[in-house]
Amino acid sequence: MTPAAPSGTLITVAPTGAETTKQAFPALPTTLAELTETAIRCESAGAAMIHLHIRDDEHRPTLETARLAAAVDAIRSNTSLIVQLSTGGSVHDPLDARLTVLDAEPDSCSLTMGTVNFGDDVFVNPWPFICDLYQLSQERQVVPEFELFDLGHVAALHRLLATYGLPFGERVHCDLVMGVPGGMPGTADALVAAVQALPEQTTSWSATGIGRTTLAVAFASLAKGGHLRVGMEDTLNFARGVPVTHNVELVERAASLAQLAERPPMTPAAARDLLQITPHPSTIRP
Ligand code: KMH
Ligand code: ZN
Repeated sequence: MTPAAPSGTLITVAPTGAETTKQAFPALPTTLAELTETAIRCESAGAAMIHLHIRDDEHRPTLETARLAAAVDAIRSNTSLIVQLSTGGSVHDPLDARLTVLDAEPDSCSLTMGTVNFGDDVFVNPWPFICDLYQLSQERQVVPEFELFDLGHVAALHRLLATYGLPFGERVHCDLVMGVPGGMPGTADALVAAVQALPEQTTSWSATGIGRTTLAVAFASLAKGGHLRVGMEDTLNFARGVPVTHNVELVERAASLAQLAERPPMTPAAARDLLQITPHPSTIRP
């Protein structure tokens, strides 16, 4: 069973990721200043949540807690966006370092529901690690977003909820990550199969299509009652031969699609209500 079609669209921007190098793509936001500027513009264009990976001074992916905390703080101070930190990191990050991401006190964290081939690499998510991360998110009161790269990950989510119960906040929000070489394809057929298999506890879901699959997945997601994730983590070309020059281009396009579907972009406040994420105490002004 899947949730009833919502009246608005939650747009998540994933601006950076861990795979693309700054050298290959100078428009990729990797510094704190670039990330903050990106967040501000993407919020104005209709994003309500940001999925963050951060980089070090050499623009390499890092999970350093102080840097993660600084990024969370900068986005919170300058926008109302829900701040979701990636616990996936890069394919080279050790599992124990990925658990420390929650020390940076994000609103939300990604939680990938299984191992998947990832191009020539392997994105490793063994079951015991999934269980540890999930229980840590419950303890730390961080709302997880379940990342589903394959139908087997959907099955693993059934198992997780049956074993450990509902997440903090009691909302089950999933994100279908489609079109990764090694995962499920970025097609409408695959999306429908995955959505039909979601656990009945699911309260909302979004989808993102990697690379050229971005539009097919976005159209299918809106048609099926899903939300949208877009950004340069997933898509570097706006159209064939046209590189993205700023994440805001992808958010603006997602917002246009959402408007066309008569499900306009949700505000961060509406998205917080959907996901049961209260504003962080540091952002509440007297
Ligand atoms: N960078 C990928 C290996 C997540 O953010 O949780 C994993 C990823 C998923 O991006
Ligand atoms: Zn990510």
